[in-house]
Amino acid sequence: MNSHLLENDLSTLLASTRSRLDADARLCIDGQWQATAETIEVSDPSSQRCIAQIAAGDASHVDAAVAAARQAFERGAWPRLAGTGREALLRRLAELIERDRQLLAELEVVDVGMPLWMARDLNAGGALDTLRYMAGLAGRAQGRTVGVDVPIPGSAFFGYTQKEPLGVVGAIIPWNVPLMMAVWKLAPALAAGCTVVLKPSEEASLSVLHLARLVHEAGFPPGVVNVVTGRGAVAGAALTAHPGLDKITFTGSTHTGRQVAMAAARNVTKATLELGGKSPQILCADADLDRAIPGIAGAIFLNSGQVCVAGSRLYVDRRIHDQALERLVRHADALRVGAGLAPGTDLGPLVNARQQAHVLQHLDAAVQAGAQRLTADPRLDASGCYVRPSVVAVADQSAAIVREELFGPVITVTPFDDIDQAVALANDTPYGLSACLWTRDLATAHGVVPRIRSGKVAVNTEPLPWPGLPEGGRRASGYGRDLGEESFESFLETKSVLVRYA
Ligand code: TXE
Repeated sequence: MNSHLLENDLSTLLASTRSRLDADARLCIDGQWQATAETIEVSDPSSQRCIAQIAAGDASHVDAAVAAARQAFERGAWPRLAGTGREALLRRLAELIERDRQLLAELEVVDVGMPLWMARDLNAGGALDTLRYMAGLAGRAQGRTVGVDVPIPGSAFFGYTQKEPLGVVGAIIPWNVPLMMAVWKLAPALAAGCTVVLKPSEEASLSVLHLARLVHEAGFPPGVVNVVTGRGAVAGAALTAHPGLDKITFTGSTHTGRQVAMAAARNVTKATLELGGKSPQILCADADLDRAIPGIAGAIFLNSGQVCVAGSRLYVDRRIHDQALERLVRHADALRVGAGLAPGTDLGPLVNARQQAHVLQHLDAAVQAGAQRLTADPRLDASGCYVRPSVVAVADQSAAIVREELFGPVITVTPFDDIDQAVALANDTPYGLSACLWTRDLATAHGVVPRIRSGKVAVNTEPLPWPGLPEGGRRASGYGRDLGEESFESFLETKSVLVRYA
């Protein structure tokens, strides 16, 4: 393969993207851009070359950001603005993202590694859809009236509930789809009237920093959205432990999620945790393989498997096992792996060398333990953090490659003999985030969906996100929901009002 297809050609970037890469490393508190004593290098995963610097915020920056968000919430205009006013600003922000879509997408490609089409269509597109959906909910928080019959002779009472914005929100997001993740947290919080301190991942903050610029260009009051870049163990830990938050919303690994939950519990702060997954796909004998094979591949290989709902365990009816496997392997080997900016790329590199090593080590260990890798060599002769899409036949359900989240382009395949066994295998995991079911039989579909222990089940499709459909998990995949009315509601508090009028 030509080397220019494996390394991003940065000379093709928009001038505005290049100027963002060359900009000083600063973070945004109370509408002010501030430098920090320390910075963190940003490298392009297609070459591992340093392309920018971001500010390394610490506890003092988190303190200042929470104070600004508190001031904006307690005394600023934002929570008191009519719902239509908040809706208008969220729609204005969407227009600005639309205007800068190419710039935002290019930042994401050189920071995360994803292909440009994905950065534009799914990542920026998902951010736009979510902003517009949540804008429609602003001002639509509904209470209810309640009949009250207190037995005091001659008295009369009346009760109602009202919804109020929860307050100051801390949001921590991962590196896999930063722009979309940022908007999944920001849009419902802002629609509800909350103010936010957002900490993006130190692995990928560039698009979120540009989003912060657009927030201020759109006219949001200072302090409503604050962005503190920095390391998880420093800025992230300081934010989760901060007593000034009313809610913390986190997406990331189960390991870090546990620490976030414990820190939140110490302050009795509400928490939403969207954590890891090891999501199953069930392929029934009656499925339409022409649709199912590309769909199964899409469900695992999108963004090189760095998707929380990635369908990384495939269970196939034994009657079609060999045929389906052969087609899946052919499909995987035909996918084009390359730099995100190179035209025609299906899969880019993983986000960094650590993630690449993690995935390759798991693959090697599985093969040593008796699993069979059916696809081409996962290693590419390149300086980028590449892993080729891999299909692995595994009989042993207790193998680490079947149980642990890899967050890479690797799918395990295991046969099943009947649907009860398929459901049992699908549920045999500590996680419970998502699942895919491939069948043409309505009775199978509706019979299996309630038996799968996960927050989401996609039937005959990849588990694509849609702003109206909540995303989130059970058990080791966390609790609470992003997206949907559920997410909007989670940024509101219920107040009961009791009125005596006689
Ligand atoms: O995640 P972390 P990492 C999984 C995936 C991946 C693994 C490690 O398997 O291989 O996690 O990725 C911040 N207090 N997922 O190390 O640590 C951190 O700065 C507060 C699945 O990137 O969970 C970043 O902003 N915050 C997942 C965010 O937490 C802390 C997506 C996520 O980082 C912190 C990402 C701390 N002590 C990884 N330590 C999914 N479900 O989508 C780190 N952070």
